[in-house]
Amino acid sequence: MVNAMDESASLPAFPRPKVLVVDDQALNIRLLHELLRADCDVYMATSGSQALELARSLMLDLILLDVVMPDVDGHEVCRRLKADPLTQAIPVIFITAQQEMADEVKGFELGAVDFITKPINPVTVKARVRTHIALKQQADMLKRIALVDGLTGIANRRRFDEAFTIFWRQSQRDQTPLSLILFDVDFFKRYNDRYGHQAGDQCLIAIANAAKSALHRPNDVIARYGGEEFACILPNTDSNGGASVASKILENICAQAIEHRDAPPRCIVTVSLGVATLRIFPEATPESLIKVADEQLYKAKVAGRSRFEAIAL
Ligand code: GH3
Ligand code: MG
Ligand code: MG
Repeated sequence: MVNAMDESASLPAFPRPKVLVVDDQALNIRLLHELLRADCDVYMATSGSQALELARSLMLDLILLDVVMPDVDGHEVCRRLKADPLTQAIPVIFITAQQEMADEVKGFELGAVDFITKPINPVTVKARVRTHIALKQQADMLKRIALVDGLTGIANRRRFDEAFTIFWRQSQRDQTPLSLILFDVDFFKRYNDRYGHQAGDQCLIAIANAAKSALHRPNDVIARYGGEEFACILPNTDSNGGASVASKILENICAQAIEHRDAPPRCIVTVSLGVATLRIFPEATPESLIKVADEQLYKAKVAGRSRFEAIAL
């Protein structure tokens, strides 16, 4: 698919779209594959259950779904796709030989975005596929922009708040520890004053990257919490783990040795960190864990900066 974004240097181009074609007749699949393969990566499923499996693993942009199939029919596949948070945002277009009004109504009620009737008209199919892929990719990009920090590319505060609530609940439910790290750049006002605001921004990018490489588990989240403050959520991580990540973040940032002549004695950019770990503590709230981590961060500042302080609740 040609998209206008390709011409813009400042915006990332959309990746090649992924479309799943689901039909129990191999001939129909082949037809659609021929039609779409120039513009999309086309995946194929010949049964409802196979379609559901692929949809969960492929990060699809669109599903073309036959209604009448022997095992799980198209309506049921659609119902299950829309009930699963992992697949509910994938647009579904029904492809059907039945031109019954009632079927269309049912399809839309189940969350389909469009209908194509067999025998298919190549021009119609291409146009509709193109439209729905464009809508899906724009929605994805908006979602991404809404949750990513524009300067550093890590999660923003909104994403942090969302993720923290989710991991907090999970830790309470599963009775697993949860660690939170807050950290703040040392003497950053002086850095801006001496090197300028643009250099300050570059410094924040370098700090975000250095800190990010200290996190290794797929569920760990690093976010820009405020101007020069960052936060890490470490699910299923006890106080030893929290301390070891904090120490690694500090080490990675120091290893960059970014000159900061007004931060004696080492004259490099450093951070101070506060770690709070939640074990089992019925009275704790998400806010209280943040407050405690912030208190630890303050302690680290008072104790001389470029260090971390940790506590377990
Ligand atoms: P401390 O070691 O106690 O943290 O001292 P500090 O100077 O880092 O703390 P303070 O809170 O006094 O100053 C924070 C500075 O961070 C002030 C502000 O100009 C700078 N800052 C905040 N956000 C940004 C940003 O997005 N870009 C740049 N360049 N600077 C920022
Ligand atoms: Mg600060
Ligand atoms: Mg600071």
